[in-house]
Amino acid sequence: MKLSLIIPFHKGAHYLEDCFSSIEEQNLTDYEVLFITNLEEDTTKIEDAYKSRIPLKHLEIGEDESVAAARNFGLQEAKGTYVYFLDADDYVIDHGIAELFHNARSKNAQVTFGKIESSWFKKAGYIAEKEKEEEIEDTWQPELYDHLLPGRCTMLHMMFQRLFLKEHEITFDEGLFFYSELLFMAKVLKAKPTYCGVKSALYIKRKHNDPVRFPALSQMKGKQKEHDFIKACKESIKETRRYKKLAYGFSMEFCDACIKMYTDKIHGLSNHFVTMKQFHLQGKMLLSMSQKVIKKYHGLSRKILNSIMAGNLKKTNFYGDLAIIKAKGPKILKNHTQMNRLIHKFIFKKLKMKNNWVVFESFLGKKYADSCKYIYEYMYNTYGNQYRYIWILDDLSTEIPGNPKKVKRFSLGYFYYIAKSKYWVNNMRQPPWLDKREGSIFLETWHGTPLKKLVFDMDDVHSATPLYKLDVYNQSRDWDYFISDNPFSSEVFQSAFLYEKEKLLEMGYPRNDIMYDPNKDQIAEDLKKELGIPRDKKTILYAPTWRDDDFYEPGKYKFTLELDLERLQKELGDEYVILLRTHYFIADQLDLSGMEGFAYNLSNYGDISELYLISDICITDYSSVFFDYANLKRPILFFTYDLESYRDVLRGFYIDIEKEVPGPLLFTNDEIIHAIKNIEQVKEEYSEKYEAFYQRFCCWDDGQASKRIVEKVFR
Ligand code: C2G
Repeated sequence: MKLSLIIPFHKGAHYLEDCFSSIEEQNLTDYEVLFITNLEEDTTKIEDAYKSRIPLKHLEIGEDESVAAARNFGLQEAKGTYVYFLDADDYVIDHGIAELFHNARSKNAQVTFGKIESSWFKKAGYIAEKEKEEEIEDTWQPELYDHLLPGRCTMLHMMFQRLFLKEHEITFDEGLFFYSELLFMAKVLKAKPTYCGVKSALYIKRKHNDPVRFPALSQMKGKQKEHDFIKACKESIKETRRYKKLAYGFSMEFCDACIKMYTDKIHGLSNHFVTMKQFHLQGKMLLSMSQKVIKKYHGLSRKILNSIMAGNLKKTNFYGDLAIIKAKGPKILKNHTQMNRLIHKFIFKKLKMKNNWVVFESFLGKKYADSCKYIYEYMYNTYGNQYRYIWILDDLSTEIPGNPKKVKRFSLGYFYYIAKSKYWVNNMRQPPWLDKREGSIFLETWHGTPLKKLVFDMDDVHSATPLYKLDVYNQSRDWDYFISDNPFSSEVFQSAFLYEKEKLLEMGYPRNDIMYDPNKDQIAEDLKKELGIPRDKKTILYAPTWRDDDFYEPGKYKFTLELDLERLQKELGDEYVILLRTHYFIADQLDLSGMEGFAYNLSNYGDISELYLISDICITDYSSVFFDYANLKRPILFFTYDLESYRDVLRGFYIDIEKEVPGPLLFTNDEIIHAIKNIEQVKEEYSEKYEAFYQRFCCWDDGQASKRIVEKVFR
């Protein structure tokens, strides 16, 4: 047997496809794949799929065994002349393993290693992202001793002569749950192996975008980790004591980690699960190492190390905080929001909370709209000044009945009212850095029945920050209530947000109350008049959503109007006018010159629910708009000209849009015009589907949602 690949597996079977397929791609012969699992998750399906394609050997260890134990088991079972370490959540690009193997043999090196990069994406995603990136010069040097650098101490993507490891009795310390690779590499380096680095052999270490359910060891936190780090460093320094360069490297790694611990957040200790005992252990450890290393550090870093050695936690934190202020202070002083955040944290949050103050925010302050608006209006009309109402808005001149207090998002006033108010009603997510005040109540109204996959139901995340899932998880832990509009949404919110069913308010959408208002025809008449829309014509509302991959910068999306307004005017202008309404993320302004009297741009109008009332037909695409509009039982057309790329590449859907929506999918302007001209026929054709859709998605809406919700949350 020439080669044994050792793969420990703990959790996350969805990662295995890329791992196994990259092994298959190597075209190796006479090798074995030792797949060592602790059986926490069932991997039969993927193992079965690969059994005949790669020489997979399934080995089992106990449920609580560490990765160190799994790798040792692999080493013990390995029959290959060479052994290679690969992780179950990682993959290799091109022929990375085969290249190492070839070099190991031709150069007769005891250790052969390649280059490691990291990525948040699957193999296909990594390759696609790479193609978009500009080429930068590759400065990687094939130097084994670089593996001492912090964060790089790993035996992954390394091919060892098995005899070398055996002769030097190099195994993993099973007493270490974390950081066993540090000590392993200390032993490897101490043995001064012959080595060879192969620049072109590339290994991808996957960063986990779901550290909630599938945390990588590097993403885990806790006392055990701090403990193991100290132990692994201590043992590594001991092990390499006689080799100054090595001991020095491990000592620096330890010092750097200590400093980082107190300088990455104000009051480092409380954020790092370090117990007093461990703090003292850190001190002891620093005292025991060569003081020449400590002398390499200057300024606040040195002061931090000295205070740890003196066992003075207060001083350590003080210098740590000072280092943060020194590094970030100038930036904070220049940035109003950052300053306000500090005032919020240290002053406003200490003021007395007001039990009858309610803050409302809709679409990040961009609009007075959505369920927040209807909850507010219900409260104001029912309870008047028993409550104090505060609206967060970008435009303070927005007209709101009842004259509530208006504050700009992220202004000092914003932080003041957020801190003082007991209630916060929001239809999107709050900023991830804004800690919720104890005793306050957060009502998440959300902003639509989901068609597009959300958060934990998404696989790779290309359209948001890589830690989107973790952010949303933390944010949604602060939501005391979360409104759901139908049983379907309840299911999705539980899986997409890992949200508890008990905390869902399964009461329908306040924003849909207006569609059951006995005066809705009068409201529509008045609004048409106010907006100057001709009353002798029928109206078509076109309300598309945004495209994840088409933006100027995050939060500012582009929109290209695919509707041919000139043709529409020519063909339909006698009978219809069209109301255009872009999504609130769209930064582009529609150019409707020459279309006066036919096309009306209502993108800046506050509330879309009111626009539904004045529309006879709705055209949308993948927007949750259609779930709400269906309450009116008026015809809906779907202009899905980019269906394939949107559904299959960008998002993925919860329902089968081709089968389950209450109207036709149309792909061209011809089809749109044809459908509108034959709208009675479309209605007829879709009447059954429409009814089924209505029963499934509009079943909780009856005009009373605001009342139900306010009574539950506020009374
Ligand atoms: N909206 C609007 N104008 C549009 C599109 C949407 O005013 N042209 C409003 C509607 O109230 C809609 C809401 O914004 O229900 C959400 O818009 P979507 O297009 O559905 O997209 P998104 O903001 O990504 O939210 O669970 C819902 C999803 O998260 C969708």
